[in-house]
Amino acid sequence: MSDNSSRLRIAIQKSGRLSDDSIALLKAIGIKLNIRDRLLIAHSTNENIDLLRVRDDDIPGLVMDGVVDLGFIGENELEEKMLERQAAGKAADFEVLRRLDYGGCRLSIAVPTEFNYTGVQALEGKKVATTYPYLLERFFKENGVNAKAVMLTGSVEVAPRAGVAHAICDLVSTGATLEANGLQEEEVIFRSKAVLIQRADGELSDEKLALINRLVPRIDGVIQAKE
Ligand code: PRT
Ligand code: ZN
Repeated sequence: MSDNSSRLRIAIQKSGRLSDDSIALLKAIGIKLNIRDRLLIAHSTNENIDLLRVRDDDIPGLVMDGVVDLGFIGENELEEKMLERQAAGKAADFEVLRRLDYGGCRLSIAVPTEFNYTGVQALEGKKVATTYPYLLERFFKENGVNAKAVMLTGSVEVAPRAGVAHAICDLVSTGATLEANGLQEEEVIFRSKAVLIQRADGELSDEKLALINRLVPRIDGVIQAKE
């Protein structure tokens, strides 16, 4: 059996919007991977690297708990989990190694077209459905608005029509989903891209740090070549 502790562990989203681009980037920097669809772990055949393939929601915590060494994650999810852990008094340390050129989106507040939106104060006393309650509540606080974040893990865009909330706060890229649901984007509260993060608990071995220092400049090279 190989010694897992000597292999660099990288968490990536198993299946979703960040998966293909993250794997393409790893391959572009010369890491050969043997990925089998159902498996949680994938081994590199040419580097001392193992991939842990998980839901994106789990990646910030895996890095912050030092279970993995690196992770590819959207800044929206990373910031939300950081705020959640801070609120729970848990360690929330990490280092952003690179901001990447994919996964771009914005977290925005949107209201039904018939909602008379005159500015953030129009949300006073309202319910806003979201998967990102910590980011949304921080926005309310910074803007002095007394509104309530209602947590939904899916189908956020139908919440106003279902009578569950007055407005929503969700990720937007093209805007097509908002439009299809009769919603109007009013406030961008967070802009996000995928990032590569590293654990920051000081426990990385010299060998792993040397490997990371060899890989990161290659990421820069790949991103620059595309610009
Ligand atoms: O199963 P798992 O938990 O891993 O996946 P997930 O369903 O939570 O995440 P996934 O794969 O949908 O998204 C992963 C990450 O991709 C997000 O955390 C963002 O960092 C990034 N990303 C970029 C997006 C979008 N663009 C995006 N448009 N994530 C989600 N959307 C959704 C949005 O929620 C809405 O439903 O797409 C819809 C809006 O898109 P438009 O183009 O209609 O505006
Ligand atoms: Zn998720």
